[in-house]
Amino acid sequence: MSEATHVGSGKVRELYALDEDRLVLVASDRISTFDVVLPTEIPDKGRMLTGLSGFWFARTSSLVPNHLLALREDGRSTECRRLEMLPLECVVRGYITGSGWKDYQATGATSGRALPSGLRESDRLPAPIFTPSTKAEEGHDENIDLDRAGQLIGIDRLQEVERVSLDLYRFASEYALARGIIIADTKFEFGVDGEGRLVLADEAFTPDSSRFWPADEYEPGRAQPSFDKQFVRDYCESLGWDKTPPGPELPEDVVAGTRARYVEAFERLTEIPFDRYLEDPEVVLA
Ligand code: Q0Q
Repeated sequence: MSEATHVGSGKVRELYALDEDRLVLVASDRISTFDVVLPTEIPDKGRMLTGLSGFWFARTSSLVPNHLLALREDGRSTECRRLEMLPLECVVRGYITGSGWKDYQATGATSGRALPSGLRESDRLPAPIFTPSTKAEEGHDENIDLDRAGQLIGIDRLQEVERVSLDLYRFASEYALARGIIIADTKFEFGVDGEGRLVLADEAFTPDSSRFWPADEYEPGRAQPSFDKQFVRDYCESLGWDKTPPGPELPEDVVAGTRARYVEAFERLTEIPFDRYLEDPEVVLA
């Protein structure tokens, strides 16, 4: 990207600065599993996740402003407003799983929030909960309680972030469930603009920022299959891989099956054929 300066790398995304006020976020086709980026790419994964983010940004702007300025014609990069990012991962959980389940098993709570006794793994919670964590440079983010989060961003801002995060999750999880996808939990990143307004940034309700489960296979009491990453996980585990880098190359059938799952998630949620998105990415904003 000649006209921009590279300013950041994530596991599967790159960040460039166009100028003082604008960034470009580029989603690659890389896939990570068990926190390891695999050497084999999934064709168009970056485009499908970018399209999904754009779709959700367009439908939640009445709940909170977002950083999206434009979807670029390559379908995998977005032009965004540059913000002062809050130092918090804003996680909303509708179901008890992952690190929340581990916390609950150990303490009966997660992020300092006590939960009802007797919950089974993957149970739907009585109501979605806001469970912030710190942004870890390396390794896993650390779940923190609301007092600690308030120290990081201020009580008033935290109350605003919690309210907005829960509103966003309620909207998207209900919409997705009606189309056969459980969004079990999700992670938001927010920033603040020059006028001090809270702005939703990063990505929105993608299978990389959220746990997508197939609703027709949902069965509490065990870990759930991932809508998009289960083929990859099963293959990697079938090799006896020790889950340390470098991860294994993926065979063509696993690549094709995984790509198909991303297309299915994209088309179920947006109700737009993915080929139509490739022709004109801004179709998801209509
Ligand atoms: C910002 N990131 C994420 C990242 C490396 C993505 C900083 N609108 C913004 C955004 C956004 N989105 C950011 N900073 C200022 N304004 C996003 C974590 C990091 C590659 C891709 N980091």
